[in-house]
Amino acid sequence: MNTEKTLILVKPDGVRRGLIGEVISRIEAKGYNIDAIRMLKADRTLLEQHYAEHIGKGFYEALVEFMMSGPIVAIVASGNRVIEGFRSLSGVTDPTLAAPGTIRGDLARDQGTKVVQNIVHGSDSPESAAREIHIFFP
Ligand code: DAT
Ligand code: MG
Repeated sequence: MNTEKTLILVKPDGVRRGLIGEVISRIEAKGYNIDAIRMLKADRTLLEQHYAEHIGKGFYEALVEFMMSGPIVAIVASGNRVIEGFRSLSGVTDPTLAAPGTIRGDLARDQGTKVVQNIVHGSDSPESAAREIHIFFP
């Protein structure tokens, strides 16, 4: 047993569209545990930490503005290989290319905006997960 944890976010587009329950259902249906949930409105300082790797990219400011545009839901989920597993449930970044059956593939599409809006975030490595969980659940 080497139970892993990941940080999942339901982004403002997901909350606005009433998809909190849908995302949680998919996490639970896959068999992962929900360890913590928190609804919040993220501020710039928090998002600068969370998206530090993207600072300086062309879409960064639009990303921060989008993530501040409404409440988000932060979730810690756990289970063996949950980091990889939730990325697989999410589908790839671009919702047009995300496979049907995935959260992004089923529930999101290209909105023509400067930043891609794709319903969820999931940590991409154990290091990112530890860092991101600490940001949202200090
Ligand atoms: P992911 O969320 O799949 O891990 P990421 O970490 O590379 O993707 O980027 C964070 C978010 O920023 C992503 O969910 C949507 C947006 N984004 C990424 N690349 C983008 C791009 N080239 N143009 C516009 N938005 C982008
Ligand atoms: Mg990422």
